[in-house]
Formats: sequence, structure tokens, C-alpha cells
Amino acid sequence: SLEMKPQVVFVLGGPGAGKGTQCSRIVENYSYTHLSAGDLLREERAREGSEFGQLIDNHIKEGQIVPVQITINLLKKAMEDTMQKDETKFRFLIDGFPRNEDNLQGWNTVMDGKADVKFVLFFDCDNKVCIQRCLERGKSSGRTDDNRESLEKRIQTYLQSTRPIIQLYEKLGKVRTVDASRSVDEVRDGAKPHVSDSQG
Ligand code: UP5
Ligand code: MG
Repeated sequence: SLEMKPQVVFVLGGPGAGKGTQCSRIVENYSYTHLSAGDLLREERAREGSEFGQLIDNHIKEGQIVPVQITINLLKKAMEDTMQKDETKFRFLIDGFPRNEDNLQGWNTVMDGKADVKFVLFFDCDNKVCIQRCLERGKSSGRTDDNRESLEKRIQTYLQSTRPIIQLYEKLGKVRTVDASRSVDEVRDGAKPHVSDSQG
């Protein structure tokens, strides 16, 4: 059979920018598989016998970025599992990764030649709006980082570590920006042209 190389869109933006919400919308309408790095880490944290549970837990609460070897292994396995089950599923939205220099280096080392990064879909959202959304969600999410203290740290990490990664891709002309401060439907409509012209 014709082995397809994974086609990847990195989905980035601040905490609560709407990455997960919009990725769910996209997979309803386009042939992408959504992989949230944060969700994969939370699953690994909850997995019985995981040697990384405590480390992941601490990093998430502190808004710090987990060492890339852990995250990249989870992402790689999720991609492989998806393509093994269904070889037509080779398009991925990788949500919340790469978040820093370490993440990007890890990706480049492990995935070198094994996947094509098409572009970065950037959900650009006002920090205050981001915080408000996460605090609202925190009333019921059970997420250990949806509180004001963790959110301040998540925003700091985003500004210090993740924004420079987005800027790096911007220099390569590979960033597609969506105004993410608007309503869910308006953001979806803003993302639509970027996603639809990459289906090829
Ligand atoms: N909502 C969404 N869109 C809205 C809109 N347009 N208008 C009004 N409300 C909107 O949305 C957040 C909330 O806002 C929801 O209640 C939603 O209904 C509402 P969501 O779609 O969940 O936003 P998202 O951007 O996905 O927010 P999330 O909290 O998931 O972002 P983070 O990037 O902070 O979280 P993530 O899960 O990616 O990472 C968590 C932690 O894991 C990190 O801080 C880090 O410690 C660790 N991590 C790593 O170490 N490495 C990684 O590679 C990934 C994560
Ligand atoms: Mg998310």
C-alpha cells in the first residue's frame, strides 16, 4: 500500500484561546485527526503504572512545560496508532505543541523526515479573555490548572516560551492567524478558509 507521510498542522494559542473547541469543530467537517498534547499528558498522568504521573501533575499545576521526550512519545504513538487503524487518516491537528524550544528540537529530532508540518494555526486571543474563559470553565472542569494562580503561570509560560515559537514560524511564512477573542462560531468561520485550502 501507499504509505502516506503524516501531514501536520500545529495548533497554538494561549490557554483558553479555544484550540480544543475549534479542533473539535474542524474534525467534524474536514479529514483531520485531533491530537491534544495536553489531553495526552493528562491521560498519561492518570494511567496506572505511569512513571511520569507525578512529574506531569507538578508541571501542569505550575504551568510549566513537560520535558519533550514524554510528550513526543505520546504524540508519535497516537499518530502511529491512528494510521495503523486507518491508513487514510494521515492528517493531524496537533493541539498545544510545540510550546517551547525544547519541544521544537524534540520534534525535529524524532520526526525528522517522518512528517510534514504544513503550517501553524494560531488562535490569537486577548490574555484577559483567555483567563476569563479558563476561570469560567474551572467551575466544573476539574482541571487542576483552571485557577487564578496556575493561570498567571500558564500565561507567563505562553508569553515567554510559546510566542517565540509562533514568531519563528511566522518568519518562515507558515502561520495562519485567527482572531480567537470572538464567539465560537465567528472563530470557526475565521479558521475555515485556512483549513479548507490545505486538504489537497
Ligand atoms: N471557549 C472556547 N472558545 C470560546 C469562544 N470563542 N468564546 C467563548 N468561550 C469559548 O476553551 C477553553 C474554555 O473556553 C472552554 O470552556 C470553552 O468552552 C470556552 P478550549 O477550547 O478548551 O481552549 P484551549 O485553547 O484548548 O484551552 P486549554 O486550557 O486546553 O489550553 P492550554 O494550552 O493551556 O492547555 P493544554 O491542555 O494544551 O496544556 C495544559 C498543560 O499541559 C500546559 O500548561 C503544560 O503544563 C502541559 N503541556 C505540556 O507540558 N506540553 C505540551 O505539549 C502540552 C501541554
Ligand atoms: Mg485544550
